Amino acid sequence: TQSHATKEKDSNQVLESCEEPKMASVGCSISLENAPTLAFPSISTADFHFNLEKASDIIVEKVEEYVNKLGSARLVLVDLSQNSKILSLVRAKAAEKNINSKKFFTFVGNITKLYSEGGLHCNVIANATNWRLKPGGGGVNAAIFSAAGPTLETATKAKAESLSSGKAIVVPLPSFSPLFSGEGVTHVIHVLGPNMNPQRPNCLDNDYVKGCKILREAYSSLFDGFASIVR
Ligand code: AR6
Repeated sequence: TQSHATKEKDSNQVLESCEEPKMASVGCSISLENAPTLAFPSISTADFHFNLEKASDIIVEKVEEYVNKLGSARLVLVDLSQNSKILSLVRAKAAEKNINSKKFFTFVGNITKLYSEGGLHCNVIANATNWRLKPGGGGVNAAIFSAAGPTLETATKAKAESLSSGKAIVVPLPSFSPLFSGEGVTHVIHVLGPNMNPQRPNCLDNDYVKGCKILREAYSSLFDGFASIVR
């Protein structure tokens, strides 16, 4: 709709070069702003203490690998603050690699309020979860479970009781979830990243060989999960 388009255009999208296109690429008649869109947080880089330089390399590498396989679908890395270190690292590295800025960009905002507060429509959001797939614990996990309401825990339980690191699980949201009705989010994809925080379970004790391998797997599982919804 017009109001949606205006909202999204005026929003605080970070990539300067990312003006919302009116049309998708030649031969495709759907508008990109209504294209299937996955918003995802930087997995493991806050509570799980994963190194930001290494994580940003992996995000850009994985985005580059997947972005053109996803048709008109978009990938959006989200963080809460304009000063987000991970967003600036990823922006710089994505620009170096000439990644299509219409299909991948960064966005500052609360991942649970991207449409209502940012005017950005994302039908799928990713969650950096814990191995028990439980609400709470702080960070983006607490925010998403709280915004989605208790139905997310039930819908998640119906799919799995736990998650191993490097894996992702796609959970369809019931239409009565406030995240669905208010924000247009139809699916949450829970992702468990590698943990470098000694205060959290399964700490990798600074083993970045393992850690990077698991983080790569985590993004592959996430983007494969998104691809399975888009298809
Ligand atoms: N909207 C957008 N981005 C957010 C939001 C939000 N509402 N909240 C946090 N971020 P983290 P992890 C960003 O710590 O490191 C939980 O307790 C944040 O700035 O949520 O994978 C779970 O239960 C950062 O860039 O996830 C796990 O136990 C990114 O999201 C553990 O934390 C990820 O930060 C997972 O730790």
